[in-house]
Amino acid sequence: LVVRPGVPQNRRMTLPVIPSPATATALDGTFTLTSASGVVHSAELAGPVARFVEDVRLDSGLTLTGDSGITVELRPVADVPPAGGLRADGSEVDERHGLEVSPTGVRVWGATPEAVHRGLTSLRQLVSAHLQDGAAVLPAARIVDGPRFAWRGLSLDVVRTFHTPDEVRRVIDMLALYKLNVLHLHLTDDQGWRVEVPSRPALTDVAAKGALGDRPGGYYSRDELAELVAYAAERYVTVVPEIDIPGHTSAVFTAYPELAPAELRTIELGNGTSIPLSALEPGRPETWTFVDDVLDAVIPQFPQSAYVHIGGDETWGMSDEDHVTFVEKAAGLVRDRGKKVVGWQEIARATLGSEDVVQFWLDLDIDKMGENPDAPTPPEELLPVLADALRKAKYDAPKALEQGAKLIVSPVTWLYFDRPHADTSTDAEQEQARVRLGLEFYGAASIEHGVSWDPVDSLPGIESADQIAGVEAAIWCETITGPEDLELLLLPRLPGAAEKAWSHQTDTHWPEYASRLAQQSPTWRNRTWTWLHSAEVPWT
Ligand code: TNX
Repeated sequence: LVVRPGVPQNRRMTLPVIPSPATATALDGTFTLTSASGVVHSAELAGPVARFVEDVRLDSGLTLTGDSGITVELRPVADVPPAGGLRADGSEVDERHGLEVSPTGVRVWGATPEAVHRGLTSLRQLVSAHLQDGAAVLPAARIVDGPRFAWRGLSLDVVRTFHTPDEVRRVIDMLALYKLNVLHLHLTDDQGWRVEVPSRPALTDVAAKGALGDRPGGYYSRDELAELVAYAAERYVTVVPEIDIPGHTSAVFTAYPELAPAELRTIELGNGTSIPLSALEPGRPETWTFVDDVLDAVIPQFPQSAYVHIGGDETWGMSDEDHVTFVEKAAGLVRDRGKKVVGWQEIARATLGSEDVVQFWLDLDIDKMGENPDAPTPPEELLPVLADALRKAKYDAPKALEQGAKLIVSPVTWLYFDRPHADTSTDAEQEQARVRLGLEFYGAASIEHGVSWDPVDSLPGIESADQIAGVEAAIWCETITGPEDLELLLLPRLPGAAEKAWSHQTDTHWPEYASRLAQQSPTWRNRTWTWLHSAEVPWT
């Protein structure tokens, strides 16, 4: 599907914008933005405009000090299809927008402040790409654009490695630049716990001290989380919390051993790496007092999110029956609190409602392993456990869809950023980091690979875009020791995920995409973001 309504063939153009707009029409002439330029706007648009001015300064050094040149306004856009899928904030906000550069000035419009913000985000990218001697010489053009999917996100593991609030803000900045609108925070896991629950102080006094190996632990205080959530909201990013239960709960058991199954009461923090055998037991009343306490404390800390992610993944130490019982009860507790449920694909084995969202990740076919060169290759000794898990996983997406639930598309093959980079870096120091980053197990993936698929066509069980809530990349931090490692795996992959989540143009052509990607580097340099200097991309 290629949506370029109404653009005559000879007027279609490629602009250095990621994700690629639904339509871009070339007009005649240029318009130059200088430090004497500024934005004409009404009071309702003050927020997005202030954000834009500040972002342009940080991206490119251009400080817009004047009051004309760019005009923004609230005006609906209908000539691209509305977004499919679901929004994490539970609203129906329309993000479609227009942007026109003409020889007399720049106009940006959309039905909502968020739509205008998205249009201004394209303008930010155009400014960075067309900077000459401190001014932006913009080619005249008209963009009409809107997202293909409403939920476009990144799942960030803050447990295996604790990322400071400052680092998380840098990640939010990256999401916003590429029109991604969800930060899914994976706040709990075997190695640690990262959120305050006042009625359960040992979660922060004990469990939060852990991380993978001897990495420093930590947690986000209520104030720090409030700041992060507000920082994201200013950039139209919704933070969705994940409390991963009933598996991946070793850290909980170090804090509250009485919640652990008998054989796990002496579990140690921080050592767990890959196979989680710990799980909360659904048959014990104290399990549910704990879950109640956690939900009561966590939900109010994420006011923008209409969803709570309950994990539900990899409960390999528990019976299938207990898993289902657990998921159904936990989902009910989330719904009782007025929130909607999202969980990893394994929750589809339980009875779900049509408002629930299932995050599909296991796209590996055990019977075809070894045949697909793009598919990860697991180590021999893990094969029996994985074989069992994957055999069951095959039915998850169909089961979710039969129950009327929608899927978030996060397949390991295409969207796990903790796959090693196959592209080499032109920077010798980066090469040393590159070869130790990512789970070897998954096999390396190139930047080109990251845009060589389609969320509807590439997934078993998905027949139409209506079945998809959205697209979410995931970064797990087993191999990531700090901010530089994190950024080196996020960039330059993240814009590719955004391209798949936002763009209606599904047939990504690598050389064309690579040239747009290359033009992002001046912004990244100004932002001091680390990115893989892939030899395959003609960086500017
Ligand atoms: C699977 S994806 C996990 C995580 C690991 C990740 C490594 C998922 C729901 N669970 O616990 O960190 O693989 O890629």
